Amino acid sequence: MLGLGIGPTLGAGEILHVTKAWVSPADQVGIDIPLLMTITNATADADALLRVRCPFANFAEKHIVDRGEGSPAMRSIPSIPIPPNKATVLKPDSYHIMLLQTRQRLVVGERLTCSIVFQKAGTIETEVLVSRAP
Ligand SMILES: [Cu+2]
Repeated sequence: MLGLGIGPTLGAGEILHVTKAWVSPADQVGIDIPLLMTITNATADADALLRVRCPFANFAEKHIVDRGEGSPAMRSIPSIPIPPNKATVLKPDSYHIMLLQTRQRLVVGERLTCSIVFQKAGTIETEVLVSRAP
């Protein structure tokens, strides 16, 4: 089922949705590219994005952007926090997923599927659109 949580702890009326998942187009393979999306946590509990699996990339990392004294730098983190009762928008300059070593060209309009694993909501299969903008 697309976009709906199937985790065992998700009670009736409580739900976590993934929408507007997209990646930019790419002519080359073997590149690293951000995967962006909106995660709406309509539950009263904090969740966390633990893992991402996309068949069109070899690996996926969770990133945060650090703003210290130098220029902003991305850093890999174990999970992305998903606060309760709000929508979290993943962005290149904030929390995001970074796909590593893409396995195919990414053509505008193409629809791909990734599995996103949340600590509480479980695994959510998400459609990812190849697009130049959200
Ligand atoms: Cu990154």
